[in-house]
Amino acid sequence: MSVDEALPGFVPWPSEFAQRYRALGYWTGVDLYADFAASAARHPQRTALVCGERRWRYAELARDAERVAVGLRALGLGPRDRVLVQLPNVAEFYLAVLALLRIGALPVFALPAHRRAELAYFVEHTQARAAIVADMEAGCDHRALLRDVAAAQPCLREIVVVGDAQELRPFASLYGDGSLPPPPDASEVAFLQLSGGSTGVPKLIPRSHDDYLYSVRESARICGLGPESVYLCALPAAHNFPMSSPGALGVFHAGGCVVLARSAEPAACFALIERERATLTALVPALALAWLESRQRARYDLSSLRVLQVGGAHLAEDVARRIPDAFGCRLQQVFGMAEGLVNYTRNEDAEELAYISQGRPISAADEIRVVDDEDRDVAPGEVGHLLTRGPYTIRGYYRAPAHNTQAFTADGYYRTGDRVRRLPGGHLQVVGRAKDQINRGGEKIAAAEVESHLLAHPGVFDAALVAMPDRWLGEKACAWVVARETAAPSARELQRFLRERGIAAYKLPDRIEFLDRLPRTAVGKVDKRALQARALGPLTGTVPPTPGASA
Ligand code: OOB
Repeated sequence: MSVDEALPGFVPWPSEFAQRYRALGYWTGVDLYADFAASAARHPQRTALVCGERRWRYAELARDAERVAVGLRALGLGPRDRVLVQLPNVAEFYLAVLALLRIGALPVFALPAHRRAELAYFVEHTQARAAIVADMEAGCDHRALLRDVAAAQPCLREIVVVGDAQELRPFASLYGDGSLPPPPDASEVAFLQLSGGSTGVPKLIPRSHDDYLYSVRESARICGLGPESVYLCALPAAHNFPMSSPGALGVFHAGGCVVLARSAEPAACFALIERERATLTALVPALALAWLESRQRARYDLSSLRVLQVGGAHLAEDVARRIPDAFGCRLQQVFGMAEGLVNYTRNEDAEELAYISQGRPISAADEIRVVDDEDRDVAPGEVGHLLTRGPYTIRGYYRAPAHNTQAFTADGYYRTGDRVRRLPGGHLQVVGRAKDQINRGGEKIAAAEVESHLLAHPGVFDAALVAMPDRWLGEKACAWVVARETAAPSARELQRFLRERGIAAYKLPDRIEFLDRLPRTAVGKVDKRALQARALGPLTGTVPPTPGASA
């Protein structure tokens, strides 16, 4: 693929890197659907997917995905068309994604928690032609949301609904019979994934078939997956961790079985582990803690579980040490990012490393630098900023040229925003973060994004969002607000305002505090460290608990 053939807004790897990754056998030229189809052909009779009482064998899942692909083609969708996918953990998520991959259309992954503001932005920024959503989920009518979005975004011509579609297009009507076009080229972008972000608007991550399949294949190998593996998908299926680390795609690659949990609530998941004899699952630390604390654990037979993966946010060492005994399985820490790089603690590692480190990179070709504020390498074992490039780490965000000059070095390293220490064997310890983000139980909140919503209120003169420690979630968000004297809003009013702007509930500040002015550093930037320190002290407590907050 030459650069001018690529999806506009996609920054490809320089050709000498692409050639090297191909020569080394990392990029195989196989597209993601073809990899799934090959696995289906190897294991036609094995169970591939369980969703409630519904079950698919591999042959059935491949057949249904291809029938949905025919239906999507009949809607006029084809190569490089963007399609917003916002679904809870239901089988139709994988059917939709496999079908879109098959026809070369690009899923744009939204999380179930996203609301009008986020969805409208994704549709507008990607010029999505279609959306595939649930009818109702967690009390939210996604049909109504998408109708609103479509009214403002004429590019969005098709709304496909899983469940009661009302006047919109039922997902069930997509199943068709007919021929399919040739598969996409594996060097092309396969989908757009969401970044945790640290900027005013979310950034989208273009992942190619070649690069993503490499990470999926290697993840499946590192995690020892095979046809006997049974993966409980408890995190939102669209997130990179349960999708590919090794996640559902890794399990499909290996011929194993994916069991969907509608929520990560402990008792429901324990019941599924027992019923389906799950061998592996993945959690964020906040959920691992909730699972540890659940008294329900004793009532279920969890003996099938071999590995519990924890990642997405900092896992406290003492919590890590409790996991093997509590669940009768190994702990595997996973430090990854939707931009690419994923680190795993390995089965063959000294046991201690699973408690004190966040693992080492997937690939020998993952280039890791740990640098100071001037991009100079720090001494071995010192803490610094983590920079990385490699065969499955992007070279640029989608349609974000100005931001890319900051987010990547001139020679193509991605600035992760994480502060790490590298141990002698190459394992990384994540010790903090330099990016302006709150990691609320694994859900990432870009401070600037929420600040810009707060600043849109006529009574707000200045605002800064910072992290505050939380026993369960690790971090929560505290907003410091300077109100205009004439029209000072209350904290309650600001919460209502943010909700009306249509942002996901997890982004609503857990507290809002007022100040006369924000502290500034010598160079005039808001002093977020000072605000963080202040959030540790006694607060005026002017805010009601966050409604609809989820782990
Ligand atoms: C995963 O992906 P994202 O894109 O939601 O978030 C990435 C960021 C990292 O840059 C880091 O700040 C944080 O989340 N993070 C961790 C961590 N894993 C991710 N911080 C401390 N310890 C960890 N183990 O979160 C993600 C993607 C694939 C696999 C696993 C996690």
